[in-house]
Amino acid sequence: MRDDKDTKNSGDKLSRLVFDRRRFLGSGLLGGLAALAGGRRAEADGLSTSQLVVPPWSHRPGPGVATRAYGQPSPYEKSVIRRFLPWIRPTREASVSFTPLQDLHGIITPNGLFFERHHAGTPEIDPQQHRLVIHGMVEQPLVFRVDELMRFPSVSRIHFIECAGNGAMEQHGAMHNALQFTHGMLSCAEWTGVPLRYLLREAGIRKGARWLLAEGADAAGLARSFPIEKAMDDALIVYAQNGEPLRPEQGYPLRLLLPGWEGVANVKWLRRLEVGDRPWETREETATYTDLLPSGKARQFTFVQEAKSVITSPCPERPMPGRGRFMVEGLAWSGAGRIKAVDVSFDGGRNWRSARLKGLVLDKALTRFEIEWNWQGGQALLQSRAIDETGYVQPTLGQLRAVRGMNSMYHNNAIQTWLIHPSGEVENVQLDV
Ligand SMILES: Nc1nc2c(c(=O)[nH]1)N[C@H]1C(S)=C(S)[C@@H](COP(=O)(O)O)O[C@H]1N2
Ligand SMILES: [Mo]
Repeated sequence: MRDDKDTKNSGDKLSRLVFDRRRFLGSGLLGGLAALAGGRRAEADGLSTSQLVVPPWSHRPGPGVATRAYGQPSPYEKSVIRRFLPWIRPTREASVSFTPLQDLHGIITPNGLFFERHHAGTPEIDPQQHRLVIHGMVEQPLVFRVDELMRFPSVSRIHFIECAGNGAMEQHGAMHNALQFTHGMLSCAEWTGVPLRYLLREAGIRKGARWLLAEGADAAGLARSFPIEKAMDDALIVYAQNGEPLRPEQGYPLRLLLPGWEGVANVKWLRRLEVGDRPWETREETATYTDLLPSGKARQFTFVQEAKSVITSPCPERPMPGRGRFMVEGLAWSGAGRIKAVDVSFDGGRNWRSARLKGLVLDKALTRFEIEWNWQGGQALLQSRAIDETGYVQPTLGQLRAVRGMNSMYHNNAIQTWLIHPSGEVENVQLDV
């Protein structure tokens, strides 16, 4: 699954470079006069428009349909794949694969490229034998088969999922020279399923109930507690992803979706929901997925993935194609609601311009932005900053560290900096602000 580029990208240096912004700004590296880089002229390819060559594939019909019962991407797109970090050896006990954000367009992650994070591999579940149990502080415990759940009114919603550990390895210095590894534990799909509140109304919640426990049917028996308010708000029991049944890697046949909340709370292969009056203090909410603060106390239940953004083009895997006009593009998202605005800086955060939000701008979904840049071959420090509808502004790394200290690992939503070299290469760096 990995190609040789990964070896180069998986920097082994713990701290690549702490860049001194003042030194950079003082040297006046930006600017220069506008030059135009238009489309290539036909003559450059040895063609005149009256002599269009008929390529080999236009001479005879291609294969018919029988060879493709389930469609696959063009063989020329072989590098558009999920990747592992070579030094986090995937095992059945713990594995993660990253979405190639640098290769994608729009806001939807194709199912075969959705990032994966498994605590005990992917179980192969027979949907006929799978059951979802709702019990605990309810009037009537219920058991559902998958086909029974599908008889309920359903909704389809576009939401991202981001692992709380996305960018965790970047908290102490620029580590990976690849967008896929700095931000690729992030994907977005259209999910179809039943609002959880419909099922809880069927079961009847008893007085005093405050929390739910969700448990997966994988060998990890991964379990997380979450407050009843979320269950009654936008929580879904999903069975479909981008129009087809959930992929096994995403929790087939049933998954809990808690829109905008840290990845681990979105329990896959969901088999049990227990209603109670307090959290269960499971492994995944005590030993892991907590934020160790400077006071020495660990904060639990940081559910919401706060506003974040990243420039996806250019990025280390997508260097500048040459001087001239270029559309800088990126993704922004917030677990607290819609993206209101995205600002882009070309000088490491001193000046900001507002980017255009492109296409759909949805609640707790990836949102694409773009801004035109006329690059004259100078060094530059590209950053993006997301602002969501609550008014929350994505912090700099310095601001995040001021609150979290240096022991915090999860929930890194800091502004990302890409250093553009005059060669057009793009490097992951961190500013000391
Ligand atoms: N049952 C179960 N649910 C799980 C996990 C798991 O290992 N087992 N991993 C969690 C974590 S840590 C994350 S980030 C998301 C990842 O979802 P994905 O693999 O669909 O991207 O699923 C969560 N739900
Ligand atoms: Mo995660």
